[in-house]
Parts: sequence; C-alpha cells; structure tokens
Amino acid sequence: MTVGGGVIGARVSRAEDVRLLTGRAVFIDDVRPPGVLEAAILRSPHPHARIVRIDTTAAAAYPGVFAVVTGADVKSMVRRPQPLIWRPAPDGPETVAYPLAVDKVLYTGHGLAAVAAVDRATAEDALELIDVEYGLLPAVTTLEQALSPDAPRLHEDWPDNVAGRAVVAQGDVEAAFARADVVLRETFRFARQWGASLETRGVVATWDPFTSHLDAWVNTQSPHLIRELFAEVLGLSVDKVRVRVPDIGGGFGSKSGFYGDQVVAAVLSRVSGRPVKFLEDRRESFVATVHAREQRIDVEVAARADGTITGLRGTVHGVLGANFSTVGLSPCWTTAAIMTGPYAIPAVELNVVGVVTNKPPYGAYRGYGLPKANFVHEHMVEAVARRFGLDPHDVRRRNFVTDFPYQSPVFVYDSGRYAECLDLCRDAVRRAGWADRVARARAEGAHMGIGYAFHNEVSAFAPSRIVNMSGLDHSGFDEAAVRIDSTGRVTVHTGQTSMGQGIHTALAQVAAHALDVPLDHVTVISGDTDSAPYTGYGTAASRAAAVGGAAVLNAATRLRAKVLRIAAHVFEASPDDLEISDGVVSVKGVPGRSVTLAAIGDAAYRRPHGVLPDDEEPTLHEREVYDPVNVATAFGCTAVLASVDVETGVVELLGYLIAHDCGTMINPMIVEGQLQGGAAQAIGGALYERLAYGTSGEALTRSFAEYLLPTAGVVPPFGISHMETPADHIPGGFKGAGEAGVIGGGAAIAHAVQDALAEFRVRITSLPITPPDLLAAIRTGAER
Ligand code: MCN
Repeated sequence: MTVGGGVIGARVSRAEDVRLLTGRAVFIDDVRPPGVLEAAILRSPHPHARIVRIDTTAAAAYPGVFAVVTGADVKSMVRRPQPLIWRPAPDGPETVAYPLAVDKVLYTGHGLAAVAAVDRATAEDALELIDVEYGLLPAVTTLEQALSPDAPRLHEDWPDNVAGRAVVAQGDVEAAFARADVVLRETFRFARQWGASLETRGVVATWDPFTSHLDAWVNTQSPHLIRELFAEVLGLSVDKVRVRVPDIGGGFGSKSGFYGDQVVAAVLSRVSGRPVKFLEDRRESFVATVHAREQRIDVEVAARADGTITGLRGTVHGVLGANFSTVGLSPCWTTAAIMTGPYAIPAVELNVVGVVTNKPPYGAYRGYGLPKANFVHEHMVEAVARRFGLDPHDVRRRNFVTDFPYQSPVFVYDSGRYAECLDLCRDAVRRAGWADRVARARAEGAHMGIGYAFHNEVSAFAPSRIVNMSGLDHSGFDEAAVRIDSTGRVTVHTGQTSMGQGIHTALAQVAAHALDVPLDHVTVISGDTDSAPYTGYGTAASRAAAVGGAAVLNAATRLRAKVLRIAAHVFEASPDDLEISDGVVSVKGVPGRSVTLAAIGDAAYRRPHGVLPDDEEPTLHEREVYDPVNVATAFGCTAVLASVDVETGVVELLGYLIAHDCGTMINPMIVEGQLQGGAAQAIGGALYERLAYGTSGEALTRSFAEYLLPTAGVVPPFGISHMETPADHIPGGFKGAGEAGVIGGGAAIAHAVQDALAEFRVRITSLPITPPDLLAAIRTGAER
C-alpha cells in the first residue's frame, strides 16, 4: 500500500533499503574529507599496570606521522574527564577516566597513546615505536576476586572495588517472607557479551583552528547527546560542535555512548591541523566498545502453595569494567528495576551492587538490563510451579498484572493483556504440533523439549522530568518538524537516528497517514545536529517509534489542520466539510470541488494572493515537542522447541514462536524483522557468546573465531503472532519493538533445554549454555 490514510499498519518495504542494497550507503569509512589522516591507538597488552615511562619520540619522527599524543597530552587539552550521564547510585564513587589512560592502564586494550598518520598502516607502524615501561599490577577479573577483602584496588582512592549501591524496594518484604509457604533461592550468572555490529565504531573529526569549531562525523545513535558531551569535555559552547551521522551498520546500544576515542580524534585533529579519522578495526572493537550483560544475581522468592508469589528479594551484582561507560551502573540498576516483570509481586527488595574489574567499561546492549531480569523471574515462576506440582502457565496467570495502570517498584505499566498474549503463544505452539513432535522424538530416544518465557518491556523511555529524577542527566522528549513544500511534498525532520531498524520508513508512514498523502511523497531527514530537531536521549530504549512517532504525528496533524483551513478558504467551506485523500483536498460528497496539496503548497510559499487567508502565516511547517507522561509497556511471549544431543551437549533449536504486542504497529513487517533480529541475538547470548578472560586478567576473545555469533544455519524458523493494545497516553498508541526479541529468548531456550533433559533434572542458571557446561549439568543431574 502506498497511499495515505491507513498507511499506519501497512507492510510497506523499507525506504532505507534501496540505497543500502544498491551500494550507495555512506558509512563512516566512506567519509573522507580532503587531507584526512587516519589514527591508531596504542592499547595496553596488560590488564593492570602502572605507566612508568612512555616515550613517543621515535613514533613522532616516523615518516608519514602528523601527530602523536599520550594520555597526559590529551588530559591537558580537555576540560574534564569522560562524563557519566546516569547515576542510579548517586552516593557511589565515580571513576575518573580520561580519553586515554594517564598513570595506569586498567584493562587489556586500554588506550594510552594515539598516532595520526597518512594512513592507518603508517599509524600502526608508528605505534610500534612508542616505548612504554609498564609496572605490572595484579588484576581483578571476577566478581568474587573484586569483592574479596585483600583484592587489589583498581582505584586507589576508593575504599574497595564497589562502584555504587542502590536499592529497588516496594512493600513489606519481611512479612511476605515470614508468611510464605515456601522460600526458593537461586543464583544466576550471565557472561560478558556485547553488541557486535557489522560496522565497527568510528569518528572523523575536523577541528577548525580559526573558529575553534569541531565538525565530527560519528556513527552514533545519539548525535545530540554526543554533541553536548563533546562540548562539555572540550570546554566549548554547543554551537561550536556539529555532529553528523552517516549510515550506520548496526548500533545495538553500543553506539549510543560517548567514547574517549571520539575525543582523541578531535584532539589529534587539533594538533595536526588536519581532519582525523579513527575507525576501530575488528580486533580492537572487542576491547574498545562497551561490554554488557555480565552479572551475578542472587534471589529469593516467597510463594504460597497456590502459586502466588508474594515476595522477591536479593542482589544484582553488576560485574562492571574498570571505568564507567557513559551510562555507568544503570544497565544493572535496570535489571533490578524490572525484575518483577509482568507479575504483581507486592513485596520487593533488590540491592544493586556494582563492582569494578580489570575489563573494558560496561554499557548499553540491546535489552539493557531486561534479558537478565526476565531470565530470573521466568526461572523462579517455573521453580514455584515445580515445587507445588502446578502448571507453570497457571502460575504465570495467577501472578500476572491485570489492573492497569500498575505501579511496579519503579515503573508504571500503562496497559497490557498478558493472559491473552500467553494464550496466543500457546495456540501457535498447538497449531505447530510441537507436542506431538516432542512425543515422537522422545519415543525414539531423542531429547526434545519446549520452553516458554513471558516478558514485558519498558519502552518509549521518557518522560524527561522522571528520568532526570532517576539520576539521568539527559531528557527523554522528542522534537520533530514536518514541512510541506511548494510542490506539496512532505519532509519530516527528526532527531532520531536510523541504524538499520527502519525508523525513516516508520516516521514516513506516520506522516503520510496523518496528512493523507502518498507514502513516496514523504522524505525523512535526520542525523545532523546543525539542523536536526533535538532528541535528548537519542535512539535507544526502543523509543523512536513511540516518542518520535508521536512527535511526528502531532506535528503532521497540526499541519493537516492548516492545509484544511487554507482549502476551506478556497472553497468558502468549513474545514470540517473537507477531506484529504492521496494528496488531494476535496469537499466531502461534492465531486470536482478539489485542490491538490501542490496547489496549496504553491500558495503557502510562492503565490499567496487569493489563496492564503489573510490571517494565515505563509509556509506549511509545524514543530512539535513531545514528552510522554509515562513509558509504554510492550509485552510478549516466546516459545522455543529445542533438542539436545546428550553425547555432545550441543543444543539445536528447531522452532521459535513469538506472540507480541507493541501497541499500534506502524509497520508489522518491520516489527517482525525487529523481533527476529532480537531473537537471533538472544540465541547468541543463550548458546554461544562469551567474552572470556584468562586467570591473570588477559582478554582471550579478540575475534569472531573465539566469539561465536549465531549464523543463519543455527537460527530456526520463526512464527510471529501479533496483538495490538494501544498505549492510551501516546498519540498513535505506539509502543516499542526494537529490543523485544532479545528479552525472553534466553529463558525460553533454557526452559526448552530443561524440558528436553527432564529425566536428568537439569537446571539452567547461567548463560550461555555451552556444550561442556551442559554435559556437566547432565552428569550432575544424573547423579542426583
Ligand atoms: N515499529 C513499528 N511499530 C511499533 C514499534 C516499532 O512499526 N509500534 C518498527 C518501526 O519501523 C521502528 C522499529 O520497529 O523503526 C523499531 O522501533 P522502536 O522500538 O521504536 O526502536 P528504535 O527505533 O528506538 O530503535 C532502537 C532499538 C534498540 S534500543 C536497539 S539496541 C536496536 C533496535 O532498535 N538496534 C538495532 N533494532 C535494531 N535493528 C537494527 N537493524 N540494527 C540495530 O542496531
């Protein structure tokens, strides 16, 4: 469908894809201003060491080298250390991290010097000439090591390695546990993983020595945020910084933060007088981009014999890196904040403890804290069911939130129909005939099982004042502008960023729908802070469709009203008697009385005489600043069919069904793509991905030969069912969909494996489920 009116909900192809598929995309590596130099960063081979001496003389003299800087040089050229924008534990200490290490390196891969040269190869050659004397220090790589009383301290002015504590609490926890029929305890462990984008992170920085103006191309999800932070760190006013975003080859959260190497490129440009490009090579991306997921969670659940969960308490230990990323402890705090998931658990006390280790910073990755929270609550629901011989789905149903709005420990859930969504998923499983398939496989001696997980998701991250109160220094509103030009064509300006998720198409659909114009008459523009409307938090937390979409919808709706007022003047009719269809305004029920949007556009810009009412301002342009009153809670149910080879411990996924509700869907085809992409990352996290560290803290995973990603061969066929429960408080009713696929996958896969191995009573409490770990669990289960 390519016409307006009804284009919301249409499965239109993504406008972005034509350029991408015909090789005309411009990625960061394609940005080559005249005279551009390429930078390389010297990275520590040691996890923890003092920089006793660093000599860059030979590197600076190397032919083709234009600039060499050390950590101390960069420190002397910035106003402040790298900023932390989210402090859920405001009393905790803060790491003082400059773009490059100054006195100590704190993890394998920590940058300590940088070179700008005619090309990357020359810059890398020069790095080898930098002479560094390290004073090796003992490293801390595990949570247990970090917390032990005699642990080496990473930050000498801290009393220990604890980077912050926070509590998420609600209700009378003591009473809930005192009155429980059962208290179940469990410890969960999640490995270190990261959002491995096809395109690595990069920046092309040009410093203008005459105007002290920084022009930076960055493949970032958050251009306005990066602009603000560049200004803060470099001591500039914001107008002196321009951030432009080229096409992005995947972001997945890890391109939303502000990185030291971005500042290094700016400093190198200032020193050399040339534009400077820094682009991670694949190997260094394993240590230079934020990591995520690593946590240990200890929980206790109080339940009654009928399956009602009355209390939840425990501790989320975030195994952070040595320095905070831009978002600090917040991914781990979020795990606690959403730990009750879709369940109405009245009494909750969850401690959050962040601990520093000699590893790269911990930051955002698709799903943020949610996949771990989901794993925990879904495991505990199944454990309660097992304890009392109940059907786990009955336990889910008994505990589901049913009255909305619902105040969970942190967030207010706006709406949901959880039981219906569970039924939708189970119906899909029935229709797929999985139970028969499992029975047949088991009759033949195979180990096959079905697992479920139910999730809800805080999407449409906002409102600004509330997120500020949670310790976030950045706003959650969205500004959008919609313009109709003199030929009747529509341009949408958004602060949101396109990184593969199809947001340009979705926003075009929203504008085409509101204005009743053909979809191909709408162009969406984003990615240049000099002209893009302001979007504080950027494109993360599955907020662009809901918050950005609502902003566009409101602006376009006002613009439509202006178009109708002008047409009403032409026809001497009331705007209420007019309609727009496919870019033509006509009087309802009067064939032939019509005017095109092009004619109205022409009058609004070029020939107002006789068409534009006297009290109407020329131009067709509306701007909206939209700050939702609440987040929007999307939800879904995942079912997985898996078989396990008990000889090798290899898990094979045979089927993957998702029932999902993201409110009003703008484009179901894109939503399905989002769910599948997220599910592929859930599969990676559940079965393959782990950033491993050696006993003395060295990084062992430095390429895709060691960090296994799921390939097409191991991702099973998907089936997706949709429901639509619009968010009442968001114009358009949109909720987010960009992270949903990754949230429930880990738990559903673990439960399918447990079901397949029921005879061995295997319990999966850590991810990923690797073959050796699974073989060990089968042995332990068999011995029980
Ligand atoms: N959509 C829709 N109707 C809705 C909700 C969403 O049609 N009610 C569609 C829209 O086309 C929208 C897309 O789904 O463009 C995702 O919408 P939304 O949930 O608002 O997510 P964002 O646009 O804010 O994107 C961010 C989100 C996050 S947080 C990560 S991480 C992520 C993701 O989306 N990274 C991605 N999806 C990704 N997809 C790709 N290809 N690459 C990434 O890096």
